Amino acid sequence: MVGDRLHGVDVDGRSHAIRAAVIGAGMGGILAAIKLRERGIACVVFEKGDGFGGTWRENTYPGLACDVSAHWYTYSFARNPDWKSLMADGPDIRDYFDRVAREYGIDAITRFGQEVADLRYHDGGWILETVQGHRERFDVVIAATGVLHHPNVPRFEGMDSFAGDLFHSARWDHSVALDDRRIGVVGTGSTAAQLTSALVPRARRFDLFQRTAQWVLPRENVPYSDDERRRFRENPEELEALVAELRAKTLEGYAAAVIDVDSPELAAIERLCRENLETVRDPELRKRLTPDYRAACKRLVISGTFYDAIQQENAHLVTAPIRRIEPEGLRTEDGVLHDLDVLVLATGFQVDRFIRPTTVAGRGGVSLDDVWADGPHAYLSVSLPDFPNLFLLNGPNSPIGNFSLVEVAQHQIEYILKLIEGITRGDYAEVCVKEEAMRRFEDERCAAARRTVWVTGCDSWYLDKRGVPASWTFSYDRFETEMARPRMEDFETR
Ligand code: N01
Repeated sequence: MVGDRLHGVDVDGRSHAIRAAVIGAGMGGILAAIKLRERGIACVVFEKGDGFGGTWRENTYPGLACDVSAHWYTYSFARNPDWKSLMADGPDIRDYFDRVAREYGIDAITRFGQEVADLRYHDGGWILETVQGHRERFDVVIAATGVLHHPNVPRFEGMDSFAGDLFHSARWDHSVALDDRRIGVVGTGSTAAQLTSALVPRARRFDLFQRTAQWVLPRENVPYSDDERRRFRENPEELEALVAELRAKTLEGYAAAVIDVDSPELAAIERLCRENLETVRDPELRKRLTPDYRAACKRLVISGTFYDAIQQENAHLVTAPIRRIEPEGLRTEDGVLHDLDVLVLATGFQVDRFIRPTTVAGRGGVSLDDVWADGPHAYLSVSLPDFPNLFLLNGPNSPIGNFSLVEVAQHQIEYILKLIEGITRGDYAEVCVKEEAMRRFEDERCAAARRTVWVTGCDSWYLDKRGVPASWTFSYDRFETEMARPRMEDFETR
């Protein structure tokens, strides 16, 4: 009987006590827990690490910052009048998420050091097991496990022979000295650009190993004055007006540009990037820094300091391909050995590993690994057929790029809560998207991808192994409209 599945409460139109598990205590997991509790739903957060913050806990590299404006990259219900500047530093962002989590009592319901190993749908509920041996049943699971989570570590020949210190940017070794040393960074994404700006002033010699040049959109990180911060504290409407302005600027420009390669917005972004590139004085260096694909095809690097840093005397842009790593340093295909004390791999993340390595078995034992054999997908990024009452936050094909993922997650959690409320109201005990709706959505998403800038001839982490962008390929307006309320005809309920 259905009532058994809901801890002995019948589906009878009365309110039903259910319990939810949230996986991950980063920005999305904290949000999910706050919102579930607001609706009176008991929940437990499982976090494999030892603290809150997700990506902001794991990434601690010098220069770490968020290139989305800080006031927009903030929960709408917990604004922070005290952000120091337009874009915030990583440690301040981590402190913010930690503070909000504690203020909302999420620390009391979070089990740190518990890594979810297995999720199994059985008899109308999810059996969750952790690597550490904990086993518990939940009615609902929200996976907030993050997108940029598993470091991509290329296997260069001779890597183990390096006599210096070598690590990935997301696994920073703070015991390693940086000042006055010879530092190499592999990669030219957003991480490498921030590292370059932070490390060039400290290194004796800095080598940036570039495989592909990046478009760089300039943005000055303007500090907020004490007076502005006081006004934001005393006058929340002024702060909301600022958030609205920052948000509108990005959405009007970037959101329109990425889904229409002929848009004036993309042309404007390209113009700004080209003008920025013109600030590089040496024509030879400028040429080597010039991408051969359209701006925003890869994620735009946003930096007001990168070009200045790479033009410093101790900084060297290396464009010869990497041959191998040797005890003394890195040898490129032109035969040159670049002597190094420290080598950082700013080589990005394996983005197709959503939730995994957790094994997930849905209704009838359907394995998520099998369902996602060709790459992760989910209806509107939140639900999957055969995986009832399992919801994803910032899941596959969410809006990504230069958006506020905080706002994206807030839209998604409200949508997910509407589905969960059907359970607590007693309308149904299980809900997941219908197979047909999943397929229709995915077909439409892939068709829309053809007009996006992400398929205009560059390689990037946005593209899945079929070459289809693993992101939201429609307008941001459509995302907001879709998230306003679930179309229940697309869902199967029992
Ligand atoms: O990683 P990336 P990232 N040999 O995948 C190169 C977010 N983020 O950590 O372009 C040589 O973008 C690779 O070269 P190529 C943001 O969403 C946000 O920088 O593939 N090079 C590329 O240059 C961002 O997009 C902030 O030819 C190799 C680089 O490594 C995402 O994180 C800050 C290589 C990887 O670039 C990932 O950024 C930082 C190899 N074998 C990051 N393998 C904010 O401010 C890879 N590369 C919000």
